[in-house]
Amino acid sequence: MKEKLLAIEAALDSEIALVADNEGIEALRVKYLGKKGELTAILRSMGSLSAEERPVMGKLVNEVRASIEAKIGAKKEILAQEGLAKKLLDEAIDVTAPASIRTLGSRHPIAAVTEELENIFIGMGFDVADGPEVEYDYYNFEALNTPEGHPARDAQDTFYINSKVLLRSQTSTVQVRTMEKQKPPIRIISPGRVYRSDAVDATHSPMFHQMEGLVVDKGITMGDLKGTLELFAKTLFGEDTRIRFRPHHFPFTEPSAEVDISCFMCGGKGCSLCKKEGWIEILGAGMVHPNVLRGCGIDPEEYSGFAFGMGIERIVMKKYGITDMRLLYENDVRFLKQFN
Ligand code: 2U9
Repeated sequence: MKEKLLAIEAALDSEIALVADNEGIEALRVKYLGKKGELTAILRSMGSLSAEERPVMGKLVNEVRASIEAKIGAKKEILAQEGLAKKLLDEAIDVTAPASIRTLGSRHPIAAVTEELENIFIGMGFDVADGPEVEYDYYNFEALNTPEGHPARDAQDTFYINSKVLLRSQTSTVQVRTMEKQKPPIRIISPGRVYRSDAVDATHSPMFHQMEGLVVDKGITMGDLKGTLELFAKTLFGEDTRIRFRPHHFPFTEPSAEVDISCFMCGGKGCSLCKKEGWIEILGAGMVHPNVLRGCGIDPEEYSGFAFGMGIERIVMKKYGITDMRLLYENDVRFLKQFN
């Protein structure tokens, strides 16, 4: 019986060396220590031993059992260690591998300049007003002293949704809506998208951005308009900037003017940016037409106002020396990242 026990342990030794996973070691445990295992069979057969032999063999069986349990336990421990080492190797992160870089976008120059313009006027006490891009023709034309039959109403100039609804061609619509709701004093700017039926080229787009301004109060004069625009131009283009007014016509202002700034590249001497003129046209402006005030329920005998308007793309292009407007709408990051 003793030889049989030692043979069992020797058999375990050779089998355990071949085990490579947890299932294998569990199978050995059942085979050697389980209820139907070889040791249990020997224990059962001990009844046939003499009273002297029984405790001796009992002790030996227990020793062999403890030894087998220890060997199986040790093997389990080794397998766990190997499993962990393999997992660490499989899931290793190569910290020297090149990272997948997520590039950060930049602000679009139109958005950046719009914000810059807004901040200048906010600093002068203006509020920023917003309104719909799909408008009634009333707000786009009628209320702006542009009655039916006026050339500016031509379907060639504007996109009509139907005979009464269109895509706004100027943000003056927002000013009219504000005047209807709010009594003077009014000091607002209205930045936003506008639409005109223009073919695309280097300086035209059927959609572009405008910023208009409106001030209505008692005793507002053309002097207030000039002072406001001069401060605006100096803040945006530098302290040495001068402005000049040239007579013009807009249906919604009287008198009206086109406004130039002295060239910020050459200081007025003449260069490629100002096309040798020394001046750059950036604005239109004027005193709000009495018909416009009256139409919005404001008495032109009591109140007066000035208004101005500018194309944001034009300012962006002059500021950054961009000669083709289409670059602003193509969303090519190689172009856009220059303005970071
Ligand atoms: C109200 C009354 C009058 C807004 C004005 C201009 C002159 C002007 C153009 C500049 C370039 C548009 O983007 S552009 O094509 N705008 O020249 N806009 S006065 O006059 C107003 C606005 C609101 C109630």
